[in-house]
Amino acid sequence: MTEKIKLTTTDVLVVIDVQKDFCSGGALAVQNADAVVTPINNLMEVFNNVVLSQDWHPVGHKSFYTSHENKKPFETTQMSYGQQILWPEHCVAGTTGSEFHPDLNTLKAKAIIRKGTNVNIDSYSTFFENDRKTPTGMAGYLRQNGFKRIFLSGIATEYCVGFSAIDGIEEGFEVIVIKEATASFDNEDHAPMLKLWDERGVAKVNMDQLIK
Ligand code: VGL
Ligand code: ZN
Repeated sequence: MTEKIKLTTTDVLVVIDVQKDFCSGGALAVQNADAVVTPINNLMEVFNNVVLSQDWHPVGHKSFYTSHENKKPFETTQMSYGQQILWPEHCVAGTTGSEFHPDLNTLKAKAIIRKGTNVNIDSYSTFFENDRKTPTGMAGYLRQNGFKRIFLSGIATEYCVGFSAIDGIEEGFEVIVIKEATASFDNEDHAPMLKLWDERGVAKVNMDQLIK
């Protein structure tokens, strides 16, 4: 997509998981994560509506490798809902690592949706937990406010931004990912996610295509 997009009051900027643990020095740092903060802060000036999400796990969350016997970080295990990557402990509710990046402007956020709060189920998407059934409340919030188009930003392309985009489409929204405002692990899950986005109709834009 290269044409200009005129933003309206039914557009919403959704900022996924811009938290210390995903940024440099964090427990699960994603390359270039810090670089999304300035673009996102700039986008906050352009959008009327902003929603933030936070990865927010209880101690002993089953997505942590430390919650399983004989597992190393980034190995996988079979959960009731399918395969689960086992992460280093990250974004434990209330810890320093779970806080937003200190430079992120959070003042314009109308709502903050927390996910991954169930000890037994991980949640990549900001809409549903990884069982693909349990809602986080995001879709209801967006719908009740009459929002039609979701502009996605944040961390990380392969997981939380990735599945949020897919589920946003599934929930009947138009979904547009803002390229400079997203960070990725750039691992083997990257290309398959971009392919899935194409198949499901997730659009990608540059910031300079957005006009107020
Ligand atoms: C995420 C792995 C584990 C993300 C969250 O925000 O993409 N990735 N938890
Ligand atoms: Zn997590």
